[in-house]
Amino acid sequence: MASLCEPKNIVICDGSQQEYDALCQKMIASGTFIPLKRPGSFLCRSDPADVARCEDCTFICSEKEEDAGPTNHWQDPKEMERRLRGLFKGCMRGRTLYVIPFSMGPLTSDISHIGVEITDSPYVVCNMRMMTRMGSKVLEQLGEEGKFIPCIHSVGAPLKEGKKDVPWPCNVKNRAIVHFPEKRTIWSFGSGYGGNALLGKKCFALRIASVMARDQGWFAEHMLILGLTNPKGKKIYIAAAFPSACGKTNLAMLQPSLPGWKVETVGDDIAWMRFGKDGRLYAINPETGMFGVAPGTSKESNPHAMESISQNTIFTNTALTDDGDVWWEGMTKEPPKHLVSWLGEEWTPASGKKAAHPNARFTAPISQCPVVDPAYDDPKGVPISAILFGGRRSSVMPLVCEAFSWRHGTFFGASVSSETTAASESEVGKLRHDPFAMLPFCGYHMGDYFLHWLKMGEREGAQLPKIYAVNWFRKDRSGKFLWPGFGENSRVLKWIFERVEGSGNAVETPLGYLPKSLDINGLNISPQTIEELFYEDREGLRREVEWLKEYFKLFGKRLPEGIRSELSALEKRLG
Ligand code: GTP
Ligand code: SPV
Ligand code: MN
Repeated sequence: MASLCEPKNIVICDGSQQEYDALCQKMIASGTFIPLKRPGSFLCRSDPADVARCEDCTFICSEKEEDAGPTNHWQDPKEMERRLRGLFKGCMRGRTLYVIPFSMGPLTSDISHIGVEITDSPYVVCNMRMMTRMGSKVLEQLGEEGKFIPCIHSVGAPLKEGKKDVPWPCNVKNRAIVHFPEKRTIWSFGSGYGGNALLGKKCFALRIASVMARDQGWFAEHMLILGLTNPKGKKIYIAAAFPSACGKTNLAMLQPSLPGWKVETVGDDIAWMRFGKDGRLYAINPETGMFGVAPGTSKESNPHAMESISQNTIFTNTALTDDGDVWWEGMTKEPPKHLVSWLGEEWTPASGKKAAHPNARFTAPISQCPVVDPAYDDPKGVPISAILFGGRRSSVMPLVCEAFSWRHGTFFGASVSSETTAASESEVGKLRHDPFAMLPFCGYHMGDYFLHWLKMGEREGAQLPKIYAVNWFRKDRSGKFLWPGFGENSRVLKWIFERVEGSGNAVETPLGYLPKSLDINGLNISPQTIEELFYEDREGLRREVEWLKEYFKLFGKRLPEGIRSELSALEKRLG
């Protein structure tokens, strides 16, 4: 790679605090990092054209096109390799090539896997140090013969001798985030942002790992993992898949409004799950940090997130206050009178523009979360009792609904749709299908992925989690959210807990089991609003079925019979 990329020098990262601090100093000097008033924290402004995952430049280059499936961008692997070799030729001139050995999951866990990312971005190195277990200990574990996933990243902006660098080098025009599922390698060019550049995250832990999981009989999912304890001290673990910027980080560390209940965080974005010898499904969080959405995060909505980011945090694309702190939309009711926006421009409330980018993010160690679960680092993982699927649905979908069976729950996953968010560069607010919240992250044919889920449920002796669909985002006629969300979501978690325990009441509906009653003690909500949250919109549901039928046609013969028959069963129940 060195002879291809021609870097000025090479650094093998040891993962130490000194190394991290030195890189931060270097980035302050180059204008990439602005030190903040918060201890150990920095603000970074990206290039305004490189602000989120880019789905149109993300490719799955399987040997055969049909194996990437209809939901992925495919290109011939040989042609792509040729293109990449061209792009990477000399791409690191004038820059340092960093070698980042990292482990996804605890080093001693048999669910974990190792990767090595090569990058020319010190920003990536610092983020990877928070997001993964990184450095010398990983190299030791690898030894001479150890297996790892090669991940190659460049911002694609060679630096001429004597020329001053820009704060956020990138090469937007030539961006390509490329996965070779058979070779299990990742090449990413041109972007420095998030999932495009921190290759352990979406590229490895989801796109490549989903292929490994299919082959080896486990799950790599876009899911948070939380521990839920009732007032009597009984604890269960829950995993939940919501599309990007649809509430995983917030649910993972929620402060329950219900007295006596407790939520603890194992993970906020990705879950790797395997059956244990006892037949239960065990989950680990392969990451060690959070790359979380800043806008909307406040002391009221998510006090635990606010505490997690009180120090040692990298903020990307938030606004800067006059006293050297960060701000974003939704952080306080009243915006400050003056800010410097994410674009580096003077900002006042009269500007009529957003001060922070809608996909502004914080990178913080999960160990700083005040409610981090004691088992978050446990190599065995935690046993999962319930799996939730959800999305942003302004109508039709109820607040919560329980599946009749694993197969029905798999159908819930397959039928997730959600309004798009600023986490990806495409249009925002457009309702689209996003099966299992994995549309941008499944490394193979989505129809085969459905089949994998169905097959895993047939495993002998499996003690399968119950499956739920949830929707915090239903709106009234005036466009206001019906449900207060955040800490109040504990009321839904309570019902799920009781169902798992066998004590919760439910009514059967065409869609699945709905709560007979929800605990709304102490919540200021009208009975009509509750009714609307659960309103069975038959017309809407019939339209939903038609829309799904159309969508599933995409998968042709690779749509599993189990999904097809669940859809017809729903259609029949709707009458
Ligand atoms: P990714 O990191 O992109 O995968 O996102 P995520 O699924 O972790 O989403 P996150 O929890 O960061 O939430 C994204 C946005 O949704 C934030 O602006 C939140 O304030 C908002 N949000 C989260 N939970 C709720 C909720 O229960 N109700 C409402 N109305 N908004 C919510
Ligand atoms: C997402 O988009 O789902 C994220 C952010 O979690 S990124 O790391 O950029 O993929
Ligand atoms: Mn995510």
